Amino acid sequence: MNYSFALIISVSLLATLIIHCAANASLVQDTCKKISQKSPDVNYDFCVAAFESDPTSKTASLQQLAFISLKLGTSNATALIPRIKSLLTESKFDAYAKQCLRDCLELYSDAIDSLKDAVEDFKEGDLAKANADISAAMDGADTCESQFTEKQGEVSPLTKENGDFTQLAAISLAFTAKFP
Ligand SMILES: *[C@@H]1O[C@H](CO)[C@@H](O)[C@H](O)[C@H]1NC(C)=O
Ligand SMILES: CC(=O)N[C@H]1CO[C@H](CO)[C@@H](O)[C@@H]1O
Repeated sequence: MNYSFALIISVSLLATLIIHCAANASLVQDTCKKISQKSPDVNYDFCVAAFESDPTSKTASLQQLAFISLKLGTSNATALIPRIKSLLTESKFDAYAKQCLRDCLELYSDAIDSLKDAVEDFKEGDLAKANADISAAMDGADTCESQFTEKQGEVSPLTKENGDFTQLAAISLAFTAKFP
């Protein structure tokens, strides 16, 4: 096989690959665009970056993206448990903040269960129940954040984490509508 022939083959293989991947990259982008337009909680770049953190998104169908988003939310909440436990050992927090942190721990444990339930709901095609379960998980993050603000002078040490989790859950929530 001569060199230029091999080159043409490689170039066309590469082109096919690029077109193929581009098609799926655009499913993530399209989906994130629609979700960020509909949901004020979701930032487009955050959405794309979140899906791209899971390599299986590249080849995923729309339905699979819903499951991937739930997986991202679950692993995010799971990683928060040891993070909150470690905050609880820090002496800089007063009794009120520690009680908030203990509540957050429980709220996130419940949120993990709710997202696991949502996976089953999607599998059963029960979008209304998926919506309720994901909303419950989001409410948990909201409660975790807002209780710190209920006492003057308190600063939530989990603002970014609560915000990230809320966005991931809001992405999952979008799949419970008859869209995308
Ligand atoms: C949660 O998800 C966000 C967005 O994907 C990421 O930036 C963050 O590091 C994750 N947090 C944890 C604790 O895994
Ligand atoms: C390369 C690849 O896996 N392509 C996937 C792109 O997304 C569609 C669904 O929209 C899948 O069916 C393809 O397998």
